[in-house]
Formats: sequence, C-alpha cells, structure tokens
Amino acid sequence: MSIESLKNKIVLITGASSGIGLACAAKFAEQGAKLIVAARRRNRLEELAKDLKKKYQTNSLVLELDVRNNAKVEKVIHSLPSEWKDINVLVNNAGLSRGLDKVHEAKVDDWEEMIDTNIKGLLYVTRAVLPGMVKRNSGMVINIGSIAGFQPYPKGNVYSATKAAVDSLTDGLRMELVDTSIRVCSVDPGLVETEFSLVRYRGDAERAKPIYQGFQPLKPEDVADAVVFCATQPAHVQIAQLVVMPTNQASTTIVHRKS
Ligand code: NDP
Ligand code: 8X3
Repeated sequence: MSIESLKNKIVLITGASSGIGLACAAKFAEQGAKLIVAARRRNRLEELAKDLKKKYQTNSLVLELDVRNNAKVEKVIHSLPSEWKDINVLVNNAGLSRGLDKVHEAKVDDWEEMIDTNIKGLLYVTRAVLPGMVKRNSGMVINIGSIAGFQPYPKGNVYSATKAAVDSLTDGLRMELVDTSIRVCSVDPGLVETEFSLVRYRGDAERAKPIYQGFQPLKPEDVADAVVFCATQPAHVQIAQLVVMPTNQASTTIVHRKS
C-alpha cells in the first residue's frame, strides 16, 4: 500500500517553537510539506523557518499566536494569504502543565492556564481551521494528548484532566466527521524530554532535570515520527489513537530508573 505523500501539503503546527512541535515541523519539512508554524515566541519560529529553508528548502509561514486568544486565532487563520489557506494537516500540539500540586493546595491560576491552553486553545484553533477542511472534504486533525489523559496521576490531576478532554474531543470530532474524508487522530506520548517540565516548574531546572534521568525518555523526534506516520497513511486509513511510551515507562507513575 503506497503511503500518502506530504509533498507541498500545508501543515499547521501549534507550539512549533519548542519540543514536540518543533520536531514535527522538521519531520514534515523533510517530507516536502509547507509549514505554518505557530507559537508565542516569534524569534524562535523565525529561527526554525530559517533552518528549515536551509536544510529542506521549505517554505514556512510564521504565526505569532497565543492559542488562548480566540479573537486573534480567528483573525490570523481567516486572514491567511490565499496560497496558505487550504490547510491539509492541523497538528494541535500547543500545551503545557503548570505546577505539581494536590487540588486542595494548587493555584487556581495554574488551572486556568492549563485549561485555557490545552482545551480551549485547541478548540479555538480547530474551530477556525476545520470549516475549510469540511468545505473541501479533505484534511486531517492530529491532536497531541498524553498518557496522562487516561492515567491521571496525583498532583497532575488537572493537567491529566485537560488531556482526557483532548482525547474525548478527538473521539467526538471523529464521530462528527465520519461522513467526510477528514481523518482525526490523537498521538498520546509518555515522558518526552522537552521544555515541558521546565515550564511546569517555571524555569526551575533543578526540579525539572531529574524527571528525565535514570532511563531513556522519548525524544521529541520519536513523537514527531508517530505524528508523520499518522499523516502518511493511505486516505482510507485513520489512525484513531497512537500511544507512544519510552521502553522503561509502563504508566504515568511506573518508570524504571537505573539510579
Ligand atoms: P514544550 O514546552 O517544549 O513545548 C510547548 C509548546 O507549546 C511551545 O512551542 C510553546 O510555545 C507552545 N505553547 C504553550 N502555550 C501556548 C500558547 N498559549 N499559545 C501558543 N503556543 C503555546 O513542551 P512539549 O513539546 O513537551 O509539549 C508539546 C505538547 O506535548 C503539549 O501539548 C504537552 O502537553 C504534550 N505532551 C508532552 C509530553 C512530555 O513528556 N513532554 C508527554 C505527553 C504530551 P511558546 O511558549 O513559544 O508559545
Ligand atoms: C506529559 C507526560 O507524565 O509528565 O503529558 O504528565 S507526564
């Protein structure tokens, strides 16, 4: 069965300034896709676009975008230049965790940020992009969930709930679009070494570092390979959910560390 080519396909990746999103941008570029890279840190995106141009002759469009701002999301998506309008693949990757606290001790602002980014931000971007896909009866939505979405862990309760919402929204969307050619999938990773923990602990590297020590965590490129795998299946094949974990991780709370 021949794989679906990504050559000249337009791929929008949110959270492309770091980690999994950045690795996805590179893998899609390698396959010949045209990239719309979105995040808040414009300088990083511009750096990425320059790199991809040099390595793969990729054309990229940089979107400085906070996915929590629905008015801005609508504005930038609806005013894309005509040659970038027909998005073929949307990778909803932008997301974060804040804090590691029991519900009765946590900061409400941390919850607001996670819920606003991981759930509402994903919905805003999807709401803006999906009508075009439906109109063309073509496209793919790939949501980055987490194993935390089906295996909540203590103190990561609210983050896990946001990722459960991502999986639920993914399933619901697939049902709503069953009479179309649009495919909807989630890629749900275990521990991936990115800036994720640094963000969770607000820049405290001493707390973040041990999370990825004593075993081999996933690299962002491993997850990007899974995302590209979903996006390159033949048109009649829909990978509904792909769970990717490090070999020495069995669940959110069971990680075998050597030291
Ligand atoms: P990083 O912190 O390395 O990357 C997160 C990305 O999300 C950054 O590009 C950041 O860009 C972007 N982002 C955050 N908030 C916003 C916002 N409001 N608007 C736009 N972009 C935003 O972490 P990861 O690469 O690990 O995280 C990517 C996704 O993978 C997340 O959804 C995370 O929940 C998920 N995940 C991560 C795992 C891990 O172990 N690392 C495991 C399972 C899932 P900027 O700050 O420039 O806006
Ligand atoms: C991120 C993985 O286990 O750190 O989704 O929450 S975990």
